[in-house]
Amino acid sequence: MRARNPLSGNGILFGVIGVLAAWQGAGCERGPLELVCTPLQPGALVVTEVSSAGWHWIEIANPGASEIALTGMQFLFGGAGGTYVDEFWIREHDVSLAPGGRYVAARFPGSVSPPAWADYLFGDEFDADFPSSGILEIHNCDDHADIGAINPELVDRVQWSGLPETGSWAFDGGQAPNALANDTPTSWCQDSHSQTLGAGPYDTVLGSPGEDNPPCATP
Ligand SMILES: [Ca+2]
Repeated sequence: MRARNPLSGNGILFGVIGVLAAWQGAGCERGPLELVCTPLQPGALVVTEVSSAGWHWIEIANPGASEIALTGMQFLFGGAGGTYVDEFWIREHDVSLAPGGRYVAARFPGSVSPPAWADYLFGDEFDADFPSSGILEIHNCDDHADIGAINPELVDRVQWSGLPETGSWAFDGGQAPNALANDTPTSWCQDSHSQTLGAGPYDTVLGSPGEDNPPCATP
């Protein structure tokens, strides 16, 4: 029996290997569509921005040279002490991130017209506020561990102390996105510059969702 993760809420079922079971047996009974899950190496995705001011959203980057499949990836939030806060998964099929690209997931419900800057909305499954001081972990599509667990397959993990009340907490745009470099608290800074990225009601935003981060000011 293949391990299955708890993602079946919308009928999507993720398998660890292969695209299987399109049809079962001679009776032509249609089985569940299972998706390819190719586990990522640690550091294959990098958390580059977190904002809880106004709307809650995160930005991740693909620092590598290959397109990365995001379907089934788990984003797990914890408090500063490692207590569980909330989590969401990328539940859409065929979601991927190009080399050098950035991807933004925002806590809007699926019923709203999505902001131009948001690639994925997770508000229907994530009720919590981001912790002011806390942890965000990205887990592989076949790896769903507890927050703070020792996990060699963890794709990236960042920790912060005190999210800004205005704008976002952004990894230094003077550095290339990197999952080791973003462990250094001093490589992050507040980004509260305003920009309008679309014509919708949520499209004027503070920070740089989906765009390169500005360099942190030199102290
Ligand atoms: Ca950004």
